Amino acid sequence: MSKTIIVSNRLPLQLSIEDGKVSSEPSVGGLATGLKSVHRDSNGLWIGWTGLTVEETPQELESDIEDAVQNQQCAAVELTQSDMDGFYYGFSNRTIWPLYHYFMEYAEFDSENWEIYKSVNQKFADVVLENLEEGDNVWVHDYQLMLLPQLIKEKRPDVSIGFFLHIPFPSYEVFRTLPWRDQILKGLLGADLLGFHTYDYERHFLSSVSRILGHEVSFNEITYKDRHIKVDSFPMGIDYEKFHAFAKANYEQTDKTQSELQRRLDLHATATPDAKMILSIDRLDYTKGIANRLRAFEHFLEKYPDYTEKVRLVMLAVPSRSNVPQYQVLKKEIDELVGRINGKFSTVSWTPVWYFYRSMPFNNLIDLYTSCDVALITPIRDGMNLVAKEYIATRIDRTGVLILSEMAGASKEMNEALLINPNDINLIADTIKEALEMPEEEQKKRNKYMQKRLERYNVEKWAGDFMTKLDSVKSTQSVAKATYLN
Ligand code: ADQ
Repeated sequence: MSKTIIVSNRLPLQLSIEDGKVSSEPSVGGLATGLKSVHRDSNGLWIGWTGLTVEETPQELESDIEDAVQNQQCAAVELTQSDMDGFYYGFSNRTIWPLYHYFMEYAEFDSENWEIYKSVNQKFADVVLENLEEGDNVWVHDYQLMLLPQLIKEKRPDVSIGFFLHIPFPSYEVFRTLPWRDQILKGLLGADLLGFHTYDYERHFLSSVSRILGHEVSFNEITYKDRHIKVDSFPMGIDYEKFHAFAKANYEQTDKTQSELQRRLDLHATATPDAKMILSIDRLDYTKGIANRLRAFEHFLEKYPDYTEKVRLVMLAVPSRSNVPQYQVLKKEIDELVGRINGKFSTVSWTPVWYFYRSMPFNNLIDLYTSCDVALITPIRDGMNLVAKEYIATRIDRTGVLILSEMAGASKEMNEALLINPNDINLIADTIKEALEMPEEEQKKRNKYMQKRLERYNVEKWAGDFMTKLDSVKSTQSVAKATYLN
């Protein structure tokens, strides 16, 4: 029976070692949920890194770890610390991540990291090739593995390969600055179907292929050697049911079962009944526009002093890539901005910014989504942004206002949100006021449309659409091959 092999940098599992025993839990992230049907139902296999480097893996537990991974229908790619430094922290996060998000000044062009990126992609390819059987499909995910499609295709031209990019693909003028632009494009063109979150990213990719490699490109097809490669947009959805159901339970919950965070949030609401809460949630990343957001909130408090003691920004920043220097600088900048705003505007009974720098369990995330009147999501660039979608999915009574950056892929599907340019501090300040004063009827009308769309185009539909398209590419190719042979 043929199967689908999913490949991503990280496996969808959490490994833990306690008292010399290994256990593994499936992870609950959006990608893992979306691909569950592809992974489990089709007897699939997921290939990736476990999260433990070779150096961190106790020798006596190696075979237990392998069993734990196999039990989750997964296979591990073994990576050393120096692989991780060059491939993940190096090329992926210091070259590709900033460049693809238009932070060109942050992009480092280091040929040693590039060599490690190539060799790690080869390590992934080796594990895929070991596990491939006739008729299998392969679905590769994201910017860490852009050479993998070609590495597989060279050895196994019979296999259908899909690739999905979770971050933006930049315009040709930006992409062309990459010294290894030809190799990256050729690597990607090993795929038979390439998927992007939005039509703009797809267009940028096609333009780079045509201008850098000179291949023939039509509306959404590339002719490369004797192959016809399809390119399309597949905006990623969320597990709408899960977020909605948890929020509903939370909405109907009695005091006894409330979390500590929820109690605090409720206390705040009771003590200051006419006060509102604005929420922001992201990984602490320079692409997410966190500093701009704080400056805009500061400007809002200056420009509209009537809101003193009447509004609070609840800001959750999840630690991320903290050994990359720009992330350390950003952390310091955010700490200072929060300190400055709180120092400047606080009163004895009010702190304008509540700042959490940590990861939170899922139920607390729901507490935040359901308790805040406004979500303020202002990335400078973002492939999609799932937080915007999750906020809307949790609004059980349909109140709540989403302020969303037009630079997030999600803005293309969420027209009813208040869309802003994240660099326009004055506009964001005015939009915060507009959001806080929006009549409930209008909030409900806007959210109704967005909820319906999110419910329909959920993450399973996203994965299903991609796989259906990959199957159709496969059958077109086999018809073409049969015709040619006749
Ligand atoms: P990210 O940049 O990580 O993803 P995002 O799309 O917002 O950004 O996804 C973050 C996810 O993490 C959300 O599902 C959210 O619920 C979860 N999360 C946030 N804070 C958390 C916390 N404290 N605890 C637990 N979970 C938390 C990349 C791209 C995006 C693209 C996605 C998917 O950068 O543009 O939308 O992949 O393709």
